[in-house]
Amino acid sequence: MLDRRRIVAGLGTIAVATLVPKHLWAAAIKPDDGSALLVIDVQNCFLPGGSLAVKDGEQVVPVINKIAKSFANVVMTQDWHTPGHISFASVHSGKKPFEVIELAYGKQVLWPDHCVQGTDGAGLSKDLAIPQAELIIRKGFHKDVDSYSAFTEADGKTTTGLAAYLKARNVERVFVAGLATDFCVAWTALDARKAGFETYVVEDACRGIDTQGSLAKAWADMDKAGVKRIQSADIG
Ligand code: VGL
Ligand code: ZN
Repeated sequence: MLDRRRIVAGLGTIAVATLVPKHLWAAAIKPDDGSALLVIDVQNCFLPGGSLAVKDGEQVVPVINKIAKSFANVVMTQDWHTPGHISFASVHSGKKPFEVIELAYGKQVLWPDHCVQGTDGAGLSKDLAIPQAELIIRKGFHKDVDSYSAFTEADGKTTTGLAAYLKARNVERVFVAGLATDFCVAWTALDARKAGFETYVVEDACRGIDTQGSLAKAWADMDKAGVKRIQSADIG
């Protein structure tokens, strides 16, 4: 039987839950020394005016700057393609951006030329304000292999070295933010799970491309893999 104290305590919780906005009472997630923020591809090409602009992509920048203040460990990534990269529609005759083709390593969505090494489009947003970021991982620099994930290239085996780096520094938890939710963010989060990290995606610190149902599929895949979907207000 429920004793009176437990009933009173229970009623208290209900009262708090009803009256206080969720972000004020939800157990805040406090990043510690074993946590790292992975800031994915916040680059000019994916921002307004860029060659592969993600809708509302610029809105992630202030959110990422804010949550980054809670992290001692921040890693950024930079999509960094060769000219004529295999993921560019322009190198496949008769193909247009967003069409899907079959390559040696599987399906590949074709993109407008973007994030070519050394170009302004490949630069990180000048509005990012994360001076403590300790590592920038470049990816997608092998001409014949794409790399959405910050951990493993699209062939499923070539590593970027990020998992080993994080493990060497005793990181156990990663928080993923940036662009685009359904490609580089999702593939990074899925690989983080495969590498054994507790993995959070900060939804309002990401924006998606959403081509051919990719955004819903990405969230379903992440959910199945045990990726935790949180909001920036949950951190702090
Ligand atoms: C990305 C498409 C192509 C991304 C990179 O950062 O999500 N998407 N290259
Ligand atoms: Zn790319």
